[in-house]
Amino acid sequence: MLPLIPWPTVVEGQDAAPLALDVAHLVAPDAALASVAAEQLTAVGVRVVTDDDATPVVLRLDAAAGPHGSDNPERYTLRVTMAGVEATAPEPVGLLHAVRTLRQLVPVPGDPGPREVPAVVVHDAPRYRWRGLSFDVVRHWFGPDDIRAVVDLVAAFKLRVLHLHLTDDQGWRIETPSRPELEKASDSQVGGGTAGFLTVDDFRELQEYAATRFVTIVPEFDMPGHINAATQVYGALTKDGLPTEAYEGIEVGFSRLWFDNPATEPFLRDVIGDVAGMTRGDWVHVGGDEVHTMEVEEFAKFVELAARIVREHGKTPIFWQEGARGPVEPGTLLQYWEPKGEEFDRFVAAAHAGARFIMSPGDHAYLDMKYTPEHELGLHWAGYVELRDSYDWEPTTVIDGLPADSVEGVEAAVWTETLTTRDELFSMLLPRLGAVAEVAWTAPERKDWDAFRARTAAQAPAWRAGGWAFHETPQVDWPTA
Ligand code: TNX
Repeated sequence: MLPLIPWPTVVEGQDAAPLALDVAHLVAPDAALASVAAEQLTAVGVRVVTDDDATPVVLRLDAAAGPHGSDNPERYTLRVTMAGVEATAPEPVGLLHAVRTLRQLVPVPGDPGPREVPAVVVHDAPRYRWRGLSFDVVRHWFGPDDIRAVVDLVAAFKLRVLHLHLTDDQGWRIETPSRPELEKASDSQVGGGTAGFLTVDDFRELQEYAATRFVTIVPEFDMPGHINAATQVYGALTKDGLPTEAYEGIEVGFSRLWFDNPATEPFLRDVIGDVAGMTRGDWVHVGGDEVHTMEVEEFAKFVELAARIVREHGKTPIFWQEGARGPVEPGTLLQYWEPKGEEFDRFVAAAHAGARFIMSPGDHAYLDMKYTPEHELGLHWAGYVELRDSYDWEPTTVIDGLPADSVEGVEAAVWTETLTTRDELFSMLLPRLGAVAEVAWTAPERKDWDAFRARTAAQAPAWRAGGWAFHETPQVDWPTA
């Protein structure tokens, strides 16, 4: 059993001597990749040197890499022999995937047993290209350091997307240059206390940090509901022209914009324009969820306008699944989250109109759900999500009748109504994020719950060494610390 998550496409165990990897001479096609690769190896106690006599760890671009016949741009091959390590891939992202696989094979210092990497050949490529985590930094404020730690976590499981939920009723968490007054709505959060926001520079630096790890940050401005932070600053956006109060509760669905209000379209144009301009990636998420007090005709006008503005800025719009109630253009991404059977026909129609689906089913992929009724942290509107629930599900069958090729990928989500510290956050993400990552990466016929449990247990020493809090669910036989 190799302690790998997500499980690769092809693993050829070699009946050969293992590699003692204490000191590595790393060779990479460029300096940026060399530096993140070195960081990965150093984290598991490998000394990285420039000395030619050290064990070679060679990363090399090579189009012939990967599973036989695969043309997946993220594919890679990793070869470990007693002489050293060779990783090949057609693109740098595949080389970093190979290094992450290697990292999971190196025992962490303090792990009992030999500091050896088994001889192995791995040929690998992901099932879906959209593999992500959605992270709410509004309900409780999590700043740049925490967000960087979350980038490291998602990247460890070879995820490519960190979706940041940046605005909601409780706060506006990013500097928005054309609307500087929004900063007034940055100091509130659930339950009070001091909160904050990302400056334009913070956001740029975070994207740079993520990009060197091949993670794209996808910003979300939630509208036309979940908008109290904005109506608290701009009374002109409300029906009676009066600003709303700051909100520190956890109810949803009460706030809204008004389509026919003359202040509305300029507001949308300013804030979407700002965030699109600040974003390196191809996507801007414009929310659309839970607008409980608006008729569908007006809601559809918002969907049309928000999508149009996003496209005018050269980005692709993403909406929560409610976006299917509006006009949907080919290529628009819809993020499924709530099992609402009566809307399945609408989703299928949207797929036939060219929409693509990101699967975040609440009962499997919402990592803010409690593990069990006794669990202290978390909510439970979508049920209890134990590790096995986050593992045992199939993205192509969650929406009855949806064509399988309309599934763009899989995203876990963590909302922070009840989460206030990094440890609390990580204890909800680990170990379940690994399960969702495997759903996104590994073909269903190669998934195996019992093997996954064992591989999860084998990651614990590395999580402990890295200071990553995790929940010791009884579904796994954890090694003693
Ligand atoms: C539903 S998911 C919401 C969020 C809450 C979350 C809590 C979604 C699109 N809307 O506003 O934070 O449930 O689990």
